[in-house]
Amino acid sequence: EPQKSTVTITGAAGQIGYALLFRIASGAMLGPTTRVRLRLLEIPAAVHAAEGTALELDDCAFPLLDSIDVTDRAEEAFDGADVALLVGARPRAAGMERADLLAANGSIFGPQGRAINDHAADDIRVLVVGNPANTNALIAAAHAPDVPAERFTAMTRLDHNRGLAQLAAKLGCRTSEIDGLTIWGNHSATQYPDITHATAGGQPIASLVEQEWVEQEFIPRVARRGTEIIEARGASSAASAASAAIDQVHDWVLGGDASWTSAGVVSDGSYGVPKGLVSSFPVRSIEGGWEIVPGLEVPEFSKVRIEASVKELEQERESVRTLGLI
Ligand code: NAX
Repeated sequence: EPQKSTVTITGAAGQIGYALLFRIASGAMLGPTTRVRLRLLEIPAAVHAAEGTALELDDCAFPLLDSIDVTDRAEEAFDGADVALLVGARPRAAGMERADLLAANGSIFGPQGRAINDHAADDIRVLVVGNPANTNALIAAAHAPDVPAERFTAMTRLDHNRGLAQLAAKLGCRTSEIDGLTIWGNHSATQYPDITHATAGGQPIASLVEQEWVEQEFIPRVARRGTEIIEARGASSAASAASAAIDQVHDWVLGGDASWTSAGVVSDGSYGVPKGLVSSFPVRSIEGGWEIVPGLEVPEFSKVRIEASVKELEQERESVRTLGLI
């Protein structure tokens, strides 16, 4: 008897959704033996477009794809969901204040958290992609008191994968030879891509590259890669974001190859990150749950960078508290 999984994708008619759905339906996310039921959630104005994507999904004749439902009702979309990818979010419009952006997203992620609480499977896994991803995950989790907080995560896997690619290019090796990279903090320009414990083919990367390259090129390039992509493509990252979401859920459910990866998870106070903040950490998937890798040495160079990004997360949390969103 094959396994079946219900996967809910919000913002399914958007550009990430279009890059994501076909790979999920092909089995890239949950493996070659798990059948997938897709539930696509969109705003009313985009339901028709999502239905168009559903027609194309039909036309792929994917053997693992059981069904596709399209809806604008969160209760329906999350009913029995095993995995939820929260991609749909409110982008920052010209002239929009930061508080307006947080408020607009609060009105999306609060009700979706509530719908997950009331309708999703008990062991739901939630990955928030829509920005500001960490704080949107915090808001959703706050509205789902019956779901363990560790079931809510924010995506920093794209940042992690960007770091792997930069290191592999610099060292002339394969991304699969690199291990021990960490993205810390917020999925924003303050994030800290950390090579302290990273190795390439078993050799410490810190001994293979100049510290100046790390500070002047690697860290800023990874942290600002989103902007570089927008400038080159004329649109924000889509296929790479979808690919990272696939990687993240794949490893969460099935386990990964590397010693660890990076994900935004609810802090348990590790590494001085205040409890309850959704911050990126080195994490590994143990028996289907993320564990923050314990006991890593954090040199001063890293400490100040982690603290700076965490400070930004605290400010975001303070803002959404003030707005009454959590
Ligand atoms: P698009 O604008 O192409 O698509 C977003 C879709 O979400 C639209 O179809 C819209 O109708 C839908 N939507 C809006 N509100 C909704 C709601 N309440 N319920 C359901 N659907 C809703 O954006 P896209 O390029 O796909 O990006 C989606 C989000 O991912 C953005 O917030 C973006 O900033 C974020 N990103 C996050 C990344 C990460 O690493 N965490 C990287 C890529 C991306 O920038």
